[in-house]
Amino acid sequence: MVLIVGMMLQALVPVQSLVAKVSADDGIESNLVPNGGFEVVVPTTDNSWIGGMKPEGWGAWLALQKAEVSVTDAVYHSGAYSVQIKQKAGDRTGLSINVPVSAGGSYRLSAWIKTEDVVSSGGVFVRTNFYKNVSGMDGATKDEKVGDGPATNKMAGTNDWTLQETILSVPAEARYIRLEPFFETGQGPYGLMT
Ligand SMILES: [Ca+2]
Repeated sequence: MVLIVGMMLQALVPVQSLVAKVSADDGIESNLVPNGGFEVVVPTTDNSWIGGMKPEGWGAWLALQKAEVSVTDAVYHSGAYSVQIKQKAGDRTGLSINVPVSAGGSYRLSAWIKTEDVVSSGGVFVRTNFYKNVSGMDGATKDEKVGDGPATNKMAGTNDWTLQETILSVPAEARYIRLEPFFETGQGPYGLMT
């Protein structure tokens, strides 16, 4: 079981101001991730999402179509909602969102992640990819990837809310970062949240 709340991407300009803002994840003016705290929840007919509700703007990718991905208001780090992923052995599950960025810019990616009894060699983390074009954005009709970005530290086992961060340096030809909170091959049992 994995809960991810508060995906935040900030331009690294004045370092002093970032330090003061890094502890929150919702309603931050400098957060470039749309709906980064999963607080805007909308109805969906996409059956990748359990319960018919999803966080606006976010996609879900289920390798085996068996994981349970849902918005929950039962456990959250800030605001009122988080996203919960449950999966069984051998499955892989990810969320995704595309964020416009400035070519050549530097950004700090922050994510709050909580895990429960995760058994996974690949772990739970946020992976990033740089794109020149993303289908459906700014008139593009196909994805054109530039390269892989860094990933946050991989988590397994049981962890209370943990802030994971990494710095991204955008390649000169990239215009978007795709952020993918990812539950790599492994399992998380079905159980009660604490
Ligand atoms: Ca939230």
